[in-house]
Amino acid sequence: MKMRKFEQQLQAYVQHREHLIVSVTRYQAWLDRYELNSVSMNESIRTMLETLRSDRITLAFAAEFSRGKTELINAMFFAETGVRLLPSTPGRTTMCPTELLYDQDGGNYIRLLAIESRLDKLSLSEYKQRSESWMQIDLDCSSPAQMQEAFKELIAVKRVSLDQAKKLGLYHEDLYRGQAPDDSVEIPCWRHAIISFPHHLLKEGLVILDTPGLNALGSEPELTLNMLPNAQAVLFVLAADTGVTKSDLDMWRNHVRGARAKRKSGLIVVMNKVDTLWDDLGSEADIDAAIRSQVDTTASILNVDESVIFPVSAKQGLLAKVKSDQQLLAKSRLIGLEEYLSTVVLDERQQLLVGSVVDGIGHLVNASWTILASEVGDLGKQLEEVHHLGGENQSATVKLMSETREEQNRYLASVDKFQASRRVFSSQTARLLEALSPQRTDEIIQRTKKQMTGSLTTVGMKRVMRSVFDELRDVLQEVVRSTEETRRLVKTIYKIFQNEHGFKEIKPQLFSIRKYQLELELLFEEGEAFRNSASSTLMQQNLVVQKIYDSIIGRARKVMEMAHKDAGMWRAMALSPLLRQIKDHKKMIESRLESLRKVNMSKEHLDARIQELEQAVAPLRMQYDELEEIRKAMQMDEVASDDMMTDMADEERDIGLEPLAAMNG
Ligand SMILES: Nc1nc2c(ncn2[C@@H]2O[C@H](COP(=O)(O)OP(=O)(O)OP(=O)(O)O)[C@@H](O)[C@H]2O)c(=O)[nH]1
Ligand SMILES: [Mg+2]
Repeated sequence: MKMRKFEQQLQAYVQHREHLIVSVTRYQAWLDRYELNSVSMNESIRTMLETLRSDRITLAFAAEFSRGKTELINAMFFAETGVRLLPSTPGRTTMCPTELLYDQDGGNYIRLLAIESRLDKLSLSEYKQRSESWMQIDLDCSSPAQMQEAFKELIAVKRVSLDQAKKLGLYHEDLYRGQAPDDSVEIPCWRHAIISFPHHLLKEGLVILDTPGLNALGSEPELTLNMLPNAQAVLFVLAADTGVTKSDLDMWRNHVRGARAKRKSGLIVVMNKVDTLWDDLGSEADIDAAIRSQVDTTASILNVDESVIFPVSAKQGLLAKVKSDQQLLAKSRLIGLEEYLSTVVLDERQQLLVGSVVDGIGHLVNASWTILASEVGDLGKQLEEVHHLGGENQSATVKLMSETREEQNRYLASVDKFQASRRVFSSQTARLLEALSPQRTDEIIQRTKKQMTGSLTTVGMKRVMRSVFDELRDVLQEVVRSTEETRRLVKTIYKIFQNEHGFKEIKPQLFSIRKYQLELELLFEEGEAFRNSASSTLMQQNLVVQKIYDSIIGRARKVMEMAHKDAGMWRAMALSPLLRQIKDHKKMIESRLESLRKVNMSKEHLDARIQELEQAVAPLRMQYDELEEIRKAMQMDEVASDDMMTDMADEERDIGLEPLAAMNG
């Protein structure tokens, strides 16, 4: 019952996400209704909806063995079952990384992937796509006892020969603390487990990742390279009775902190088992002081802020919840951690979600909105003008007419220049797309790998990784200059029409290589950090090293693919809002000339024209109001998008306007 807070917050978050999905869908319907969409706009919206719909909140628990990760999960999320749902015992317990989630299509199960799958080329995420490769046990959700029994598979081990363990990359000298193992060693039966059942939090999209201590992070690269970095929060668990040991620190430095290099927030340190400090100390104040001093020490050793360290007792918290003992629950301090997760972590996630909508389709919505606003404004102005001219003499109208014709000519000349710049844009971006093409990336990867075949040593593979990254870096660097040029071209084209023909300002969608360069660097660093940390552990083994590099290179390939896809979208859409404004403006000038002609003809013609214009305004206003509502629902104004940020940075660099002609040359 004390989970209310997190539960409520999660529900609010889910509602908010639904709300965003509805508003994006409404925007799409709005575009359809007024025939304002295009293939690339639909693609952007589709991607956006997919992102929103597949959104999950993952909380990952990482630590050395026996720190109480599993007990903490039981206490925080599953106390209401009244039992210790996931197995947690002294010593090494959880044997394989376990994901708890709700799979709408799959129902209630525990799926287990055999440890031998490590010998295969397939990655964990590829295995996840093949349910037939997993052993499945169905769960009876009405019986916590049956579930508890089924979950015992999570701790299953078996004996295999030393050779086999080595082959699997699971033999590790430290495990045997100097003693030579027998001919056979104990290894986990399973490589990974996925548990699905309709728990209310899981149904809302919460995913909990429990990891085994003891090198699991080191021997399963996808955990450190993929799952921890992508989790909304990582809870690193320490135990108050042991303090920060050397192996805690190794894990923290090598796997946890590195995995969160990209995202500093959402890294939480839990100092578990504070109940071990309860017994010996008399007063509450003494206990408090002892806990505070532990927190202080931990903060300085790990180099984190005290505010992200949570001293708790998972065991007593679970007990308190099961027995509804409020006093004990307060003493376990679990609530503080839960509140932090619900406010800070979920709030941040909500901000990120809105931010992603703004980044993903903000420019589209804003462009639609600006264009409509100016259409409504232009018509209004025209109406006013026509009313006003009704009382004027003919010569004034004639003068206005000739002025408008002149403006029309000037405008047409600008449109000609626009067409020329558009051709430049088109050929510049074609070159950009070619440079970033997946074929080119693959060619680099294949060629480098081939050069290195035969040297499947750790060093050899490291060289492969370095060369691949060097070449990919070069590709990106090569297009930086041309991309900047093209960005300037786009902005200049927009500005020309804003300055010379009074177009309402639309911030054009811009594309920058920096984002992908940064991604690539972080990825490279991750790989290096992983390799360094691996030197003393299982990682010496080629099989695992090769997997790491395959996984890192695979992700680098994805970064390049994303750059290519984004550049393609940019090419398709960067000039579309302006194109629409240009057409609108042309129509507007023609309509004005038409109005002026009518003014000159007769009072009846003039009245008919006024009526025509009035009739045209009403549906536009309606369109505008609808869009305004959608825009508000998306909270467009509340978050500054990345695009706008890069745009601002660019603005500072720009020195005035370059004439279109110069850009054409
Ligand atoms: N005193 C005390 N013991 C705890 C607490 N939390 C967990 N334990 C005990 O510590 C032992 C290990 O707990 P687990 O939850 O299995 O630890 P783990 O981090 O999941 O360990 P692995 O699965 O082996 O990685 C168990 O015997 C728990 O009962 C706590 O808050 N206080
Ligand atoms: Mg465990």
